[in-house]
Amino acid sequence: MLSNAQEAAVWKALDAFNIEVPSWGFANTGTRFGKFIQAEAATTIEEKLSDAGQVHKFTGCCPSVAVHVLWDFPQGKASAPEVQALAAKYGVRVGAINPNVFQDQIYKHGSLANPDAEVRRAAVGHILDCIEISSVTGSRDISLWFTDGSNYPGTASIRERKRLFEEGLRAAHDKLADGQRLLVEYKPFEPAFYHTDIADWGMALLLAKAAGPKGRVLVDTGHHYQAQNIEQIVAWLLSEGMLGGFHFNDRRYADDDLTLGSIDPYQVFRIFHEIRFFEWETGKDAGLAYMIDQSHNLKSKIEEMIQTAVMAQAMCAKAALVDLEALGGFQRSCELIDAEECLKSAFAEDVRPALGGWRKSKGLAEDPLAAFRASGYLAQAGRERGAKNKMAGGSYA
Ligand code: AFD
Ligand code: MN
Ligand code: MN
Repeated sequence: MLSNAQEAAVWKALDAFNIEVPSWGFANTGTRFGKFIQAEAATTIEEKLSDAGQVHKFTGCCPSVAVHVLWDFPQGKASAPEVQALAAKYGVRVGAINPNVFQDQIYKHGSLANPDAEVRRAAVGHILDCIEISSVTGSRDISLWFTDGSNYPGTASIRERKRLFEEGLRAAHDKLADGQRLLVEYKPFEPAFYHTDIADWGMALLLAKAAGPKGRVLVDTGHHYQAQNIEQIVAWLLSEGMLGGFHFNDRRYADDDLTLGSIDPYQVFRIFHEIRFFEWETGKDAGLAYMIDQSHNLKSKIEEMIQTAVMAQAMCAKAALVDLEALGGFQRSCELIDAEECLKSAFAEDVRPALGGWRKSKGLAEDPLAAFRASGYLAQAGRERGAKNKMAGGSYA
């Protein structure tokens, strides 16, 4: 049972914590081996925003939606005012803008690192269009993920491609408005299977710095080799003032986009602890973008987004219970058992009653998933969208 002081610390942390949902997480996606169609999945940006509105309505912590320009802005820049208005209609706002320079045929040999200057120009042009869209939506972040790389040794100049990325990112960076940021995401592999141009946090850090002062690194928790210490990367990037934010998910082997904390909730807690430790010691808000990047093939999409938001809140709440004063003392005096127990005891606390109380204080149901299930929204969505999903992707159970 938490003390009053502990409960107050949890509520304070929850008041300051929002996590962004991805528009692409509400549509029928799948793996390269196929999709399992859900009748109630979103088929338009309006339906995605409506579904995102449900997640925020029941959790109270998901007010913004990351968008993928190619999939969510049918007329490109011209769609921006309508998408902005639709977001407001469903009680959310547009968050990070995700350019897409990995799907068009011209990007077969890369985007910013393509040997063909025309293709590089097209990729920069698309990113600049996305920056223009962000001026309508008021988005702070342009979130960049590239599939650029190569599949066989000897087929690409790794150093030349690094230089081309510096050039392209600088061109994009120079068009950012004040207060905006260019988030550079890294991923060890997939779809490139020999080398990925931005494969780890060091490469992303160097490229974000080369882009300019508004460049930052985006840490996608699913983009790490099995043994990597992600919270150590987070601590270093915080120390450098170069951490832009997260794409949260979990993984068993690679970029599985599994639900946050479904494999290792303790790791999620340690990430939140490093952030709070930094903010406590420096007295500075890290200004991070907490975003979800999950597109599940099997789970009910809105339900797993609610599950994810609740998990994120719980890990953030537990991290708020670490006695940082005591921990610092144990660390300095190398009292290893006490330091470890100080961290683990916070993780062991059951924060669910405090989370429920916080929700109640906000006029929300204490169990957002149960409340959403009772709303009948999914059945209604299935009735409205079933035929479209059936046509789009084949039959479903
Ligand atoms: C895929 C990529 C990457 C990117 C996301 C949205 O691995 O994480 O951020 O799609 O484009 O998960
Ligand atoms: Mn991602
Ligand atoms: Mn990913």
